[in-house]
Amino acid sequence: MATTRFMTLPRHIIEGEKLHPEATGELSGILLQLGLAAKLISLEVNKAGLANILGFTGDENVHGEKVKKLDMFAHEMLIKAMDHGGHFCVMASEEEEDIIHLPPHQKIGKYVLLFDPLDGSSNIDANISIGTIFSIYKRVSEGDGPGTLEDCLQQGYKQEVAGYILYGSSTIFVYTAGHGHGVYGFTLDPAFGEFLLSHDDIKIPKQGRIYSLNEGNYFSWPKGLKDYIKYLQANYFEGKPYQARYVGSMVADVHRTLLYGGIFIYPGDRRNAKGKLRLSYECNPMSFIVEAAGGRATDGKERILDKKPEALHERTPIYIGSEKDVLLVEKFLSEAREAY
Ligand code: P6P
Repeated sequence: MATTRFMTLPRHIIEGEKLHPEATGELSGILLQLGLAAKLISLEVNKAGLANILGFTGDENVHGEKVKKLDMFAHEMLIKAMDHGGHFCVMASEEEEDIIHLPPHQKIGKYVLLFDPLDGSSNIDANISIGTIFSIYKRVSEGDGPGTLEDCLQQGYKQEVAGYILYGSSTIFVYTAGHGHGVYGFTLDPAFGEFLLSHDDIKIPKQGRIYSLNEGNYFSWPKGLKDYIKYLQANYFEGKPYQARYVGSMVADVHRTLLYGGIFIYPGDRRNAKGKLRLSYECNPMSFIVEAAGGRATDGKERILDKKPEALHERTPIYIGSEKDVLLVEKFLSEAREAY
């Protein structure tokens, strides 16, 4: 897709704001700050192998996972970039157990920011694509004081903006303001450090040839999912066999699904009924984007964006991608005679 020269991320955001007379410019300011943080994180990610930034901090995050230095760099970078614009009342990150309050002297805003600072970080040492995921809501708690956990546990359909940055063969910033607003991708031109519009109004194909999930977990899968994958392997799409593709980095796998079509799955299974991926700062933003591009995202039954989070780090199964592909796996799941 040709880059629209000089349609930079800031210009696109500001022009988008003009289309909405009611816009206060706050969301534009937030997106501009996120673009800056993305550039700084991209710089570190792209020199990780050189800057001795690899390897473990020796710390563990709230989930008992070893934390790589780059995780913490991205986490701290996002907080530093976003905690002084007066836009937010509260934040939450995969890297922190509890909600994150703004510094005491900072002006409190009306927005809420949830993020996964560096998703797929176990792939860093192998130089495999990783990503940042963000989700923005308006506060729901009363008053204009610090935000609360309630502000961070909203259903995904209430998001104002969602997006991700994929640090891959190039760095791409993708965001949407939801249904009717389109999904836009901006590729970082390192020559002059700007994100240029490279994917204008992304629409996901209604069906695709690629299925993406960790087949190492096959024997724990629900029966309906086993039947579905076997069905794909025994059939063709547009005269060609289906293809299995799995990076093991959600942002990379969903980004490919968004552009090429098909389905990404992280199911609940016999060992982990709720799967692995987090509802609030991974599945909700990615589902908001895929739905805005014309796709579908459920937990096998319920729409992801309708699920009410009960805990900050709650997990959910996710079936996300082309509408026809997600509907078909839901059919297999509902018609299976046994659970496993
Ligand atoms: P598995 C990366 O660790 C991650 O959180 C997601 O980015 C990715 O989709 C998933 O886990 C991969 O998990 O169990 O297949 O290694």
